[in-house]
Amino acid sequence: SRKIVAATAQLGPIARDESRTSAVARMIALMRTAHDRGARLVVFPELALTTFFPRWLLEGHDLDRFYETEMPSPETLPLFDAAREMGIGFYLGFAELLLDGERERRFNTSIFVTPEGRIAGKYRKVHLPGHYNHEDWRAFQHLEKRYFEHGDLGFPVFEAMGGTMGMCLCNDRRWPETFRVLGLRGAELVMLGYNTPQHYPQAPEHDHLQDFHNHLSMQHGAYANGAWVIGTAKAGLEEGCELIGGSCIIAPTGEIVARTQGRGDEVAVAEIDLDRCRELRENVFNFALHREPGDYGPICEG
Ligand code: ING
Repeated sequence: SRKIVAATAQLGPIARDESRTSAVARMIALMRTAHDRGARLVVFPELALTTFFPRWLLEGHDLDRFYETEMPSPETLPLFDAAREMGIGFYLGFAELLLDGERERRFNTSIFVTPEGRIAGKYRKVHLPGHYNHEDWRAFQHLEKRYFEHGDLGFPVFEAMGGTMGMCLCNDRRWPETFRVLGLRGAELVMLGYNTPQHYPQAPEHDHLQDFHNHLSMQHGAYANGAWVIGTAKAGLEEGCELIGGSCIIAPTGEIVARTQGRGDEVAVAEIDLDRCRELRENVFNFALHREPGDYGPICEG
């Protein structure tokens, strides 16, 4: 068996003007709680260092201040130091601003940092929801298509902590292709963070289904690919916007084995055994035996 005690480290609201130092301090406190409960792996949310700023139309410094230009930075280094001191590997979501020669590039990004403090994996969000221009009819904006480029790293897997790991971000979890590509590449644990509003402006009749769709997406992704999934929310009433919680750890069988109860800063812990992926991957989802890629053509057509 390859057992790891893992934690989903959910964050409650981060205020628009809350400092990174404050957000990092909250995450270190969650990491300590997880550590005290035996955890060696911690998954933080998407855009975990700041408020979910795509809810406003911003430009110039008002926008740039929400991005990281180095990782770790002086404000985020304490999180790396605390993790290494506690022997914990962690997933962190943040807004990435990089200078590619003269060109600025902006991504909704996640990294995985090993217990030794090495960045072993990096992912840039592929499925960007929302819209590009301000739309007056909306109670709040969702300008990810304006603030981030389509991720240019695909869906990579990487080796860490004795297993094959994959990452994604928020809307990616709703697309089965995300989990299938990671599954085909052998991912045994998929880590992801999310900021998911309760209210979906184009279909308010689905608002009461957001928690159901959140778990449906991740449970199916886990089951259909025989992988563990850990999904972590930024939750609660954040700058007037209700964000769902429901952070959880899901087994390759699709069962939720641990979840948070509230919508604040909260840890939920479970021991995962990466060897359990075989229960699915050597049987019902033995890709070599049962998959029929010859019939799947439309999935890859534009
Ligand atoms: N947020 C949401 C998500 O995919 C959304 C956007 C909400 C899509 C509700 C559909 C329904 O969870 C991000 N950041 O992708």
